[in-house]
Amino acid sequence: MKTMINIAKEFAIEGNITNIAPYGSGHINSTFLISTDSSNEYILQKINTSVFKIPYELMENIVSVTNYLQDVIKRENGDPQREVLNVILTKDGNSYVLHESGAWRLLTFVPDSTTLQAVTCPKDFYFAGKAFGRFTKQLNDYPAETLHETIKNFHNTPVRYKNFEDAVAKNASGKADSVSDEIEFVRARKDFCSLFTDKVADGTLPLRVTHNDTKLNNVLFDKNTLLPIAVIDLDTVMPGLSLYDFGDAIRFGTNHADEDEKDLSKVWCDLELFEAFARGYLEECGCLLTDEELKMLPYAGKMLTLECGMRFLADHIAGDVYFKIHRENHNLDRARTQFKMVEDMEAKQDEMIAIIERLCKEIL
Ligand code: ADP
Ligand code: GN1
Ligand code: MG
Repeated sequence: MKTMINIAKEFAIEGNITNIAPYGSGHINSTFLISTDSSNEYILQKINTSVFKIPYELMENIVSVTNYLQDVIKRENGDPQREVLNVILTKDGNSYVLHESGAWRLLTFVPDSTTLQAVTCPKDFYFAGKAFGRFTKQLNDYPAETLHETIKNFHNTPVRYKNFEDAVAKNASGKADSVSDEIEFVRARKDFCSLFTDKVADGTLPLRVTHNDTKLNNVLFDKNTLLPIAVIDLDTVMPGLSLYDFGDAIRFGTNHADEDEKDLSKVWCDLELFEAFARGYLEECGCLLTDEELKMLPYAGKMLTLECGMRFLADHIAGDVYFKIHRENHNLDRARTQFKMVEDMEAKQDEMIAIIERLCKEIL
């Protein structure tokens, strides 16, 4: 606590700190809410530097993208204090503090905002689609090649598959034999993994500035109106595919159950939610997408869900070295929900194709 107070004091905050409390439910960084005796609250975050190895580059991306978005939002007559993250610099003008405990950054807490861990009705997810679609649209002219790749090959699914096979071969936890069904589930889908990367290699799919971690809880909603305010959690903003953002949102948000639900009968892909998100997303950025991107949208949920499942399973087999866990076999439970979602998406593939075709005719 004393350490955190001292770290927070290095930033140019208003008022005296009255409380610091853990906040959020992320698997990688650690987040704290700082209350003060001024009217401002702050979000203090410890960046996981074994995942984000070069915090300087990470923060350079975030400062540059948020400055750019503030200008775009001003031009759109929006509120740049509210509709995009605001990074607070240290009293020396740096974007983070390097301490023996790690790299720390501070953001202004957006007042009267909330996040959702699961959708309560299709409208929430429609608005999440609008928020991420708007983010893509606002960054359409940002020079993607100037961004650092904060995690190399982050959504390169064939590379993720190879890492998964390496983890199985190494079997650091000794648990590989006990999860042979799950391992076979992934292996049966090996060929599917390269569907998007092959199209990047031959120039059919374009690289854009993408968010790459489009979970529903990375959209801030207004507490009172429940309208979307801003997209947050910008650590993985990098050049990527629109399909990564669309797919990861579908992975997390079309499942009514928790990502680590043990009762798999509660885990399935809700097509009404799929349609709601797709509608919001296409309304905002559909006209920027190429025919090939639109054609691939129905497969994006499955790709990102399979990828995430194999990452969880690989981490379980490797001995839980990447994602934070809070109980035994936590990463295995997470992997199983992802695989259940993949199976359900496979059964619903034709319906997803029909929904996207219909929405494209209606909206574009
Ligand atoms: P993680 O990597 O742990 O998901 P996030 O940046 O998403 O980290 O922050 C965790 C949670 O903290 C978010 O889901 C949101 O509830 C809250 N949060 C983060 N930044 C802000 C902000 N600027 N204003 C209000 N709430 C925020
Ligand atoms: C991690 O930190 P968080 O919870 O927003 C992970 C994402 C996964 C997600 C699964 C940098 O995101 O890629 O999709 O967990 N982030 C990183 O919930 O690996
Ligand atoms: Mg988050």
